[in-house]
Amino acid sequence: MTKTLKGFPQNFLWGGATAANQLEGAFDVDGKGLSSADMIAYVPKAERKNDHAIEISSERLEDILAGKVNARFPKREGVDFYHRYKEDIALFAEMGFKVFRMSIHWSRIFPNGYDAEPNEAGLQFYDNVFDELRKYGIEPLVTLSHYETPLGLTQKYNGWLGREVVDHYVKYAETVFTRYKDKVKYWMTFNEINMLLHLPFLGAGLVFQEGENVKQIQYQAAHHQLVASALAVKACHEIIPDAKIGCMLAAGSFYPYTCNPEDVYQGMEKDRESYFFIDVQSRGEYPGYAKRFFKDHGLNIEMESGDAAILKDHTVDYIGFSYYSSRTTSTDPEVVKNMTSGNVFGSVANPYLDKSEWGWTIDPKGFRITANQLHDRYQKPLFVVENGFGANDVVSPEGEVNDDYRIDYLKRHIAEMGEALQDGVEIIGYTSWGPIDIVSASSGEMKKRYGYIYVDRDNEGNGSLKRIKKKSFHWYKNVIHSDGENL
Ligand code: BGP
Repeated sequence: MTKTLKGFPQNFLWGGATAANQLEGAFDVDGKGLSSADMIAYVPKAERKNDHAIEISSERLEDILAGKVNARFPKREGVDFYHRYKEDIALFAEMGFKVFRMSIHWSRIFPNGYDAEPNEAGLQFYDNVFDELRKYGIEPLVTLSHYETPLGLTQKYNGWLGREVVDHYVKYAETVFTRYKDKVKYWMTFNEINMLLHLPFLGAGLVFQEGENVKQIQYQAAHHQLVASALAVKACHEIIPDAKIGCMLAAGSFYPYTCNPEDVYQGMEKDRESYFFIDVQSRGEYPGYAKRFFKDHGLNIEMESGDAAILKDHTVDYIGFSYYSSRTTSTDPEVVKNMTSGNVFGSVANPYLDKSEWGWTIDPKGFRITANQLHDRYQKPLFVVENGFGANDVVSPEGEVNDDYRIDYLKRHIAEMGEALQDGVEIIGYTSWGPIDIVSASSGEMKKRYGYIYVDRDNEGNGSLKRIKKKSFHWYKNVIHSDGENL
């Protein structure tokens, strides 16, 4: 396989990544039910935990469902891909996309999550989207659940805490594998499965009562997701033998703030908190450090007799991951005080690195470090399924968006990814996050834009939804056409 100067193979899958709940809109039409992600619109920013997460108490959820809480734009409306997908896919094709990451909105297929029969209108919508993508030779890469647990499962079982949800998820997976087996060859089971520990409602549809043991509930729900993921791998291999199905984590290595072994050990511990999920999905068993963690914290995870064999026999084909930044950790209380409020992983500021206007550290070298560490740990192909730069883009009076800052971020990160490839790391492809402006997952805002394509819509929902090619649109088109050589 010939590699270009930057180290990209010619069959490298360049593209972009989205999520149904942030992209599609049409949150309650054609039979679709509500999902956890649809709820972000109901939670005022002030009520959010450390500004990054959304947590909804069971009382708040009851108020919302009773219609006592007004949803504010924009999350539920997305950018109306549901009606504009042909126009948007034509723009992706114009850039030369080889792959397009998207999720199927689970509650478009099974509105409550536990319905006996699937919703045909939902199935038909994704048939249309996959047909449109394949018309341009673009491979769909489909996430089965991207923070999109049907709300009915929260109401009936408290989300993934209920063991019954495993069966509902597997039924959903089997339904879409069977329906799209000739159109979709790349699948992922969960988006950023490790975020369950930081965003339990978004990640697993969990709501909590006062005084409950949060860790016990989170790791019990995690076990159910891990078993469900393995069963989805099994079903995918049976129904679509030539497909590749992977897991996915929100990655970004932890750096110790000093060479104090306490800092180094804490960095390893914090990395393991995320790697735990991937260790199980890639190696097929619970690692010793996790068993010790459960024991030390008095957690008793209920497992069924066949679970160990399921995990062992159905491990993933590749490791998907998102990379936005590295993280830094310190055991020194004085240093911890510098902890940046906007980081859901509790990272402290890294004095050697700049940050975005949302406080996200910018560390291209960390991308190469993280990719190498993941490859060393798992010895399986990687897929970079999120990387990007959120910014409050402005349209000039001439109608242009000169996002040089985004080109700079992406150029530096893609170059480091090329270095990782030349280090021997096997990477299937790169789908940068949000190729078209979509709603921010953490902030629920439109103004945190990632796209190569600007969408005329603001935080309050005003705008024509007109699409505008940014400067980065033409830059990324050239990157793809040169196989990563012209950055
Ligand atoms: C990841 C999510 C994506 C996306 C991304 C950017 O965690 O998988 O859905 O939103 O974060 O985050 P944000 O949109 O909050 O800037």
